Formats: sequence, C-alpha cells, structure tokens
Amino acid sequence: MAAVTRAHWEKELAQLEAFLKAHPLAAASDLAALDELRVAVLGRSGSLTSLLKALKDLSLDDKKELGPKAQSLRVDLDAAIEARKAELEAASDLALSSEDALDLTLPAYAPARGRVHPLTSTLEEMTGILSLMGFSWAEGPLAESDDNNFTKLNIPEHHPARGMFDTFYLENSPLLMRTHTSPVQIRAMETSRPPLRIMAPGRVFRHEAVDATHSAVFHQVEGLYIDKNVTFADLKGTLDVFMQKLFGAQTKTRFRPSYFPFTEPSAEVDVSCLFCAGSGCPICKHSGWIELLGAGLVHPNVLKAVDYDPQVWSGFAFGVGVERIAMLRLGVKDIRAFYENDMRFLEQFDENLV
Ligand code: 2NM
Repeated sequence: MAAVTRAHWEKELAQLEAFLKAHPLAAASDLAALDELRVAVLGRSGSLTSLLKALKDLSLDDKKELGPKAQSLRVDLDAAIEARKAELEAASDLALSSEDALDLTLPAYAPARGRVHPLTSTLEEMTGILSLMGFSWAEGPLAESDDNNFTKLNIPEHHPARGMFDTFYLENSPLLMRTHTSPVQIRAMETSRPPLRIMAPGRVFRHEAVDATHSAVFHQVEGLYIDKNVTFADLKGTLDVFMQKLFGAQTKTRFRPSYFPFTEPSAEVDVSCLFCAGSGCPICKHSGWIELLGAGLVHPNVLKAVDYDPQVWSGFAFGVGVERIAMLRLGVKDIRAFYENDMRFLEQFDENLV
C-alpha cells in the first residue's frame, strides 16, 4: 500500500469493518471458507495486515489513536477465527463418527434359528398319531437286563439274536444295550395291570456292520395293546389307521406271515408305495409295496412271563423303525446322514415332511 493519509486509513478500516459485518466469521460454512476469509483479512497481504503496516505513514498522534483500534480488531478476529475453526472441526468429527456409528433404525439381524432334527420330527409325528389313538408314552433304560431284553420276550437262550454278533454286552456288568424297545413293554406290564395301551419310542442298539441302510444305533417305536379278546383284526385296524395318518388316507396295508419269538401269529406289514400309490416304481422295486413294520399277537409265554393269565388276557404288538420312515418320507438315501450333524443336511428339513 502506498503512503496513506489518516482519512484514507480510516476509510479503509471502515470498509473492512463493513466487510466483516457482511461476512461474519461465525457464518463461514466450512474450514476452507474460514481459511479463505482469514487469508483475505489477516494474511501476509490481507486487508487488516496492510492497515497495520500503513500505520507507519501516520503521525505519532494518529498512530497512538488508531493503532490500538486496529490491534484490538486483529485480536478479536484471531479469537473469532479460532472459535469458528474449533466449531467446524467438532462438527466434522461428529459427522465422521456418526457415519461409523450403529444405525438403530436398521432392522435387527435375524437370529439363527435352530430346528427340529428330522428324526425327532418323524418320531414326534408317529408318537403323536399313536397318542391320539390312545397309546400312552412309556420309557425305560437303554442298558437292560438279559431277562427283560430276551428271556421274558420268549427269546430262548441259544437264539442267534443273543449272540455277540447282534448284541452289545457291557464289560463288568450283566447288562446289555437293549436291541429293541420291547423291554419297556415288559417293565410296563410288570408294573401295571391290564388293560394296557402303550407306545415305547426310543434308541436301540445292534452290533451291525454300518452301511447306507444299517446303523448300530437307531430308533424304534413299538406299540402294545393288552385287553380281553384282542384279535388280529384289532391289530390290522390299528395299523391301517396309523399308516393312513402317517402317509395319507389312500394308504393300504398288507400283512404277510412271518416269525418273531414274542408274537404268535407274527406278520411283516407292508404299506402301499407312497411314491407310486401301488402301481410300481423303482422305490418299491415295482412291487407296489414297501415293507415297514413287524407285528403280531403277543405270545402266551410273554404274557406268562409278566404274570398275565393268557386265558384271560390277549394283545397285539408292533414295531417300526424311525429312520426307515424318515428316509422314505424325506428321500434320504444314507442313514448315516442323520447322525453326522452336517448343517447342509439338517437345514434341508424344516417343515418339509412328505
Ligand atoms: C416288533 C414286532 C412284533 C413287540 C412285542 C412286544 C411285547 F413286549 F409285547 F412282547 N413289544 N413289541 C413286537 C412285536 C415288536 O418289532 C418289529
């Protein structure tokens, strides 16, 4: 700035004050705008800097009078700039941190829901049907006595089922792992008087070579009905309804003569193929029938073993494998998949029973 007069200096200061009034630092919208203002006023060739430099051209009296005015303006401006700068920085920090912050308006993560194991849902459906038909739930220990598992079920001492190749015997114990849930029926008959209508669902153990259709540990549901004058017709009617409730009203049953030590007569029970309705397909090997249950009228020796008089009481019993039913309904080709707990397998079975 060339040498100035007092009047010129005062005019310049008035202009600067007017400018600052029109552009208050407190209104600078961001740090860049604030710095631009700072440079324009307080920078090396800023308007206030120039005025302070120009004081040297004024008289000593004018300097004494005007110098403090300009100085105090400069101090005020410095303070205002610092204050606004702090404000803008705080605002931008806040903006940054709220970008990273949890947005409470977002929907919550869906919780990972568990689901019922396909064997459990199958077993529950079977027992649910039997329950509606009047069978009550009975349970017993997995490790059983030889008596309950074999002798009282009319399985003689040298029957092959008793061999080491079929039964898991325990070391240092007279007990064995039950090979069927029939010992539960024995216990129930021993602890209550007939009539009796019970089901025995649960885990059983056989010394099997494991493959796609055999497991050493599997599940059974057995039913037992003891009353006066129970006939084979009662058994047929009961299993007809059970199978129709399980597989659909169109389902038919077929009884073929068979043998079990604990029933006489005994039967293998087939159901009409649930995939082709009996017309023949690869799953029923074109027979139209699928073998599913064992059944029969309770052998008099079994009744005698639990102190029921076979002249007074009679009954039927049946047994069915839970895995076999689940495999058929769910299209599972390898029984081992049920026990591996691979989520990719288990996640396929939510509500999708056949
Ligand atoms: C089956 C087949 C036939 C059965 C027999 C008994 C008892 F205890 F009453 F003797 N409970 N279950 C039985 C009969 C089980 O499973 C294939």
